[in-house]
Amino acid sequence: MTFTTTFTRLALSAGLALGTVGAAQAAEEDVKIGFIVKKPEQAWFINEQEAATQAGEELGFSVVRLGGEDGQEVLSAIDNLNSQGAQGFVICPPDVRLGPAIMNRANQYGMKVVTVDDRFVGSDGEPMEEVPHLGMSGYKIGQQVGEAIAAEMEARGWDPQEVAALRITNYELPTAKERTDGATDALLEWGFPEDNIFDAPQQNTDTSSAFSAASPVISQRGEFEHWIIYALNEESVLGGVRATEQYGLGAEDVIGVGINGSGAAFAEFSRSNPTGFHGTVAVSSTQHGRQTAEDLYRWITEGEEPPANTETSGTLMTRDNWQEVRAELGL
Ligand code: FCA
Repeated sequence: MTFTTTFTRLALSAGLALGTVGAAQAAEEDVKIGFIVKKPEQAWFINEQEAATQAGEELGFSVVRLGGEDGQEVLSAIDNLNSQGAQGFVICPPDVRLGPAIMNRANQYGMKVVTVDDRFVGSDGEPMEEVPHLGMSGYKIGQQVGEAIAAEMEARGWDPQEVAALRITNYELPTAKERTDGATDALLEWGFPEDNIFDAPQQNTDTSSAFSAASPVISQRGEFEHWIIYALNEESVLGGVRATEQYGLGAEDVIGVGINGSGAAFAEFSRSNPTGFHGTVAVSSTQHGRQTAEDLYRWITEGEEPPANTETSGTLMTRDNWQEVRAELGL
């Protein structure tokens, strides 16, 4: 009797133990991560999410693609991921100052977090170094933008004293400031007059907010016939270029150089008539999506925490070489 009971107990606990092991194995095979982006309709972010999904198909984890265009949407995306059993997520937040709130929610659920592109800022105004991040080397890439604009001004024989610079800014986003600062410094170093730089602060990081910011600045400076345009990304530079067109300035009067190298730029380079959108510094959105997803997956399955900060580089793309650069970067 006693023997039987003991035996049953042993068998039961062995069964339970086996059950637990089985569940753990299933969980390991069943890794699910979220990929939340601030602008799900922009080509850059579509690429990142697709590349993450592809990495998952190759390595054996699933990716839930979500949009998070404001704080509310991000928090419900995290709730949604938790109810689907996701173990973590990669995020490009709509506002970097949401970092502490996002981490609170993620920690409640025991989820691991990696940021991509836009790095969280803590309540002290400093980057949240405890959250692994991958993003572009903003200042360096900005310098490439400034150098490309300077080279094109030189090629066109423009006198810098008679050229206006439209600097579309977004100083609430540190990577945006680094990028426009890098471009400004490169231009000043080349000899561009600081007094000819005019700021157009945008509310967001898209074409329409850049267009709205740029229009009044161009209209107030009607005395300038030649304009150069730069911003944190090509979507915003395109907004600036569209604004110059409204004032009758054509491709020969405008040099806009963006950053990203995604669908927005390809569409512009494919037009039969060139526009003032001269080029863009392309960065591999594919690599950003794939690397962050893979890093998070390894963290979840192998406990290997990703590096605190990874910076990626860029390559200038113009109408002349965009297809080659696109192929090189796997875009
Ligand atoms: C920011 C910009 C995007 C892209 C990304 C790398 O999030 O808004 O367009 O440049 O950084």
